[in-house]
Amino acid sequence: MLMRKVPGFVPASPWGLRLPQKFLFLLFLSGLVTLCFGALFLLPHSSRLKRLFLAPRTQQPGLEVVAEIAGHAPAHEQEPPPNPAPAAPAPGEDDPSSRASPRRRKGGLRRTRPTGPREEATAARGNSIPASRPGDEGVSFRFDFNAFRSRLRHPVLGMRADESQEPQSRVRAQREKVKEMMQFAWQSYKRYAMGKNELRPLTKDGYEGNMFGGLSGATVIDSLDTLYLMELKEEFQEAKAWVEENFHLNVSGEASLFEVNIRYIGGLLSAFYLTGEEVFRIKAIRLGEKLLPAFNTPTGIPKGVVSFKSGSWGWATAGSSSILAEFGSLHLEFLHLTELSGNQVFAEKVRNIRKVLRKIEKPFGLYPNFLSPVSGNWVQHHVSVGGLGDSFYEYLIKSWLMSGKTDMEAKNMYYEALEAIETYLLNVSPGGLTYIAEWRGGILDHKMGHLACFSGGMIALGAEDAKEEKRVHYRELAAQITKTCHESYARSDTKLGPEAFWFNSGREAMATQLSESYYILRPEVVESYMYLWRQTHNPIYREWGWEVVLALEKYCRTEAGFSGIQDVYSSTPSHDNKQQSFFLAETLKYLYLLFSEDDLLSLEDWVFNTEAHPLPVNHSDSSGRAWGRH
Ligand code: DMJ
Repeated sequence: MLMRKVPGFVPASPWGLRLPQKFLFLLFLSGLVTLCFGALFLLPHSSRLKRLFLAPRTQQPGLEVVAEIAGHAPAHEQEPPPNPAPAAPAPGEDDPSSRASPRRRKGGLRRTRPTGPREEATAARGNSIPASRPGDEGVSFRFDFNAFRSRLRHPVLGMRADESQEPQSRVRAQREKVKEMMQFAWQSYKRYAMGKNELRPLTKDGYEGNMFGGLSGATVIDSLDTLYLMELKEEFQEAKAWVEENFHLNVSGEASLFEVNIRYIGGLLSAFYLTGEEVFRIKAIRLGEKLLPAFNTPTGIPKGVVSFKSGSWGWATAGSSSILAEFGSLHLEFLHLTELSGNQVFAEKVRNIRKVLRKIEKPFGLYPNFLSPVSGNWVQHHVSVGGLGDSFYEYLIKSWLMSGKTDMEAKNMYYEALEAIETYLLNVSPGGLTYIAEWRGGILDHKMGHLACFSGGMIALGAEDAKEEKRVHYRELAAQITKTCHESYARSDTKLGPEAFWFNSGREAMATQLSESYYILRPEVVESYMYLWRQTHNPIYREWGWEVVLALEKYCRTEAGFSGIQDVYSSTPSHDNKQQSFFLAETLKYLYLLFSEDDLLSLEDWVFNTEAHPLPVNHSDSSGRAWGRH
């Protein structure tokens, strides 16, 4: 509209004010603006407003770690998310569609009061923070748990119909016995060592060890999924409450990348996939971020030891070479960290390891156990399917399976490696026992470690996807190796196997010195029984598994938990005073599965990481997050 001048009227200002009034008004206005603007930065909960004015941070997981170590909760963790987490099944409940949140269920989840850093308090609340908020990487990401559960081919805990040839009552009683052992192991730990990494059953206390960089509760986290699948509901809730209230990540020690990954990350990931409880997902991601500095090497091959200390280079002292089994056993967990966080950084780290390994020249197609993370060259030509090498091979075949059989690279690497192992390491003893020897620059050590006994199960698992003409052969090979490992148990006084056994001079499948005669509650032999049982349903594997149960009860059970023994060839062995966390994660879990139906954690839906934590097979071809590029 056009303004006309009215004769005789002189406006003092556009708002009808005179000049001095206008000046005063402007002065007041500018004071007010300055005050308000300043207040945005002074108010305690101003983070949201700050973001209106400040440039958003870019995605840098390392910074989250620094904030955490420094005792700061990242800004995004200070506010509750708008939506609740997806409904979480309680142990024993499989049908995601009929599931109500345990928090709302009568007698269900105890509501616990988070007492740790705010990072963890918020973690327990849910995951639906809008993804666009800076600093929320991984946590704000929404994982569709119900969609994931609907893609599983079997109910997680199976149909509970016993279809085996065994008389039901016997198998059920055996299963119940293993469950009772788990309950006893857990309760002993809880009573004497709750929150420590492991229980010392003779001295009735706990110990932390030096592998976990100050993290605590390895037994709690290693036990979660075993308690869940055995439907030990009360115990599961105790473990979960401890994670919510007491599992803090603001530690600053030096940790084994491998051990933290397979036990803590693996345990948390499984607990999440089984229950949908956000606390597990968020802690897994946050802990995964703390491991990332380990990859700051010229090749991207991580060193074995990572420093959690703020500002450190990431990897610590410890030797100049990295160990094949350690850097080669990250793939499964790291892909799931990407799947659950939307953050590609985890998948990129392990894809790079794969790339280095694929390109490097392999002597006779074999993978030596030590690699320089600086030069990317092998350091020694020592090859083993036992300690130092073992789970690298396991993760190749399991990567193939976990990818929904799309990761061709892993498949090819696995079968090529197995061919080389067969050609150069496999032997049959004069007594007819098949074993995998160790290779030192072309010279064989005719021994097998207890650790190498997982290979029977691995070869059985991989047999199905081998070339047609090799399948029967691999099934037979798996059975033969498992038989040899059983012999190492059967030839001892305790019916438990030694740490290492030799095939020399008439004494086969036995240790040759006291320093190799101990048994520390290891799982590898029963692990192979479980896979062989599932593949063949030959009752011998349940018989052999039951022998182990009886021996554990007789020689390893003490008043306050299970303990390893010093000498399997003594009928009155001394105890080593350690209830290893992998006894609850693996040995008891595999025994329980051995006496259960095949659809309890079906192998069509799950792969077990090397600490026996189940991780789901990718049945979806649409996500493109973790599985996209191979
Ligand atoms: C476990 O921590 C894992 O199975 C690992 O792969 C090897 N060692 C122990 C059990 O013996």
